[in-house]
Amino acid sequence: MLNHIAVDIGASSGRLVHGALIAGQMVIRELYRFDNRFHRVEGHDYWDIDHLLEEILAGLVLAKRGGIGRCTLGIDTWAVDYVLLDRTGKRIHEVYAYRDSRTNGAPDNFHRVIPREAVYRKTGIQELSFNTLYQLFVHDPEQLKRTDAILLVPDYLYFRLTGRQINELTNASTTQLLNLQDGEFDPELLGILGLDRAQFAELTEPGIKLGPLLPELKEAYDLPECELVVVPTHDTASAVVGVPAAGDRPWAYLSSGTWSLLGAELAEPLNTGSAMSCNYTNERGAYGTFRFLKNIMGLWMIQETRRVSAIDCSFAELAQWAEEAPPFQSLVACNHPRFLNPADMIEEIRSFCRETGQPVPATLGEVARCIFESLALTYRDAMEELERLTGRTFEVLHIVGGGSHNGLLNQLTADLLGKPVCAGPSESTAIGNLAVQMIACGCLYDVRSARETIDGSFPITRYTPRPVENRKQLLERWERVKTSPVF
Ligand code: ADP
Ligand code: LRH
Repeated sequence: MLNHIAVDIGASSGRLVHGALIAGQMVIRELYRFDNRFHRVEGHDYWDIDHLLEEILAGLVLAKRGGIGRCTLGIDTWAVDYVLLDRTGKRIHEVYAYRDSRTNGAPDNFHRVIPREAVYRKTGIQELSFNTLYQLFVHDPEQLKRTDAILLVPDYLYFRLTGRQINELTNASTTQLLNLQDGEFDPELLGILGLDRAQFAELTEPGIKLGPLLPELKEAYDLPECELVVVPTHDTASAVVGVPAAGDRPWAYLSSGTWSLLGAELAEPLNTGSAMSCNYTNERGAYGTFRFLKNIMGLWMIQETRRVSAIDCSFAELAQWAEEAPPFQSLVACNHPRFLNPADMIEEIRSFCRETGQPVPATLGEVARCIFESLALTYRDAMEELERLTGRTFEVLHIVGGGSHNGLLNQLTADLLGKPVCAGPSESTAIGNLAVQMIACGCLYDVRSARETIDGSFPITRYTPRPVENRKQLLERWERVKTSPVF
């Protein structure tokens, strides 16, 4: 039996997960978990990247103590954030967190130089103010000039562990700098940023072996013998590999964590004008695929509600209190930029309801219910767009990630989409990461057989759509909320 370890770090938590194939089943075990969040320093939001590295090493030490002497290792994290390195491999600046407000208004300024349509035609990437392209556009040009290598966060973690620099492809596509024609960094976009191709590393497809841990690290920390495998380092790309889709039923996915990423796996990109106006993106997937999907504000809204609330509670409790609150009282336009990084999420939601003439949610359960119902309605819109844009009908929605634990949200989603929902596994990102390691080692044949194995290895909960009371009136109300003039 071969041992594999996935390092999976999302915006809210990180974990090391051990995986192995035993009698044709994928068996996983969480070795270590730690919290993750960005920190405000002098008005800016930053990740503590050295802390993340320390946590990875702490997890590997535990793995060795637990008897794992040899393994492969793959790393995925959230997308878009980058590390600037000088010639000696030292960081030039701390790592900005993508929710930092410095990119507010950056897209409009960038598109005075080159129209958004031209950039979408080149890259197929949705406009999000925090894409690496816009972040680099507002970055101190003096620092960019001194930069020898630009790595995204997981590329940097691979570098610190192996000494090798790569730009992994699935994550690199989220920079909005890759041209769909040749899959390379686009010279015109680099030129506008004042950057040179040589400041990036080699674009590397997931699925290859990168090499062992640096010997000095191994000795200093007493780590297992690790061979690093390049996995889809964008967490969402690993999550899509981890979708338990068996058979030929057309399926869509919702990767539900800090963000809700709803979309489909395509063989070719779809960078049409209508895809652009719906803000659908074409991120690269593993094994030559495209992730045609849309970012929806997601469970960040509930994470922040929990963080600022005076009541100490778990996500399960919040979901339970939402279940007990009266249905469809107030709704919020989740994708409004005001919810991207407000100081107080609960107050922001209440203000939105007040400004749009809706009842103001009072209790935590009412706030949570408002979030879950608004998310489910946004999923419904996104699924309609997805089917219209692709010309396909999807027979099932797979919900994976931590959000798949939320039974209320799963059922609301099935009801509003009018489609069956399969929920789970909640650790699809780590599972997808592990599956790519297993394929690279020849233990699994390909992604299709990996998904069949995943389907047979983890419990999946099925939700059948139920009729929604006063559906027509609800959808009319929702339309009014989305088009209300608010700040
Ligand atoms: P990320 O990888 O983006 O950090 P995860 O995939 O770990 O996110 O998902 C975290 C989210 O999962 C939480 O914000 C929470 O809303 C949800 N979640 C986790 N466990 C539960 C639970 N028991 N009940 C309801 N929701 C849950
Ligand atoms: C989810 C995610 C998402 C990106 C965002 C920055 O964790 O990677 O796919 O858009 O974070």
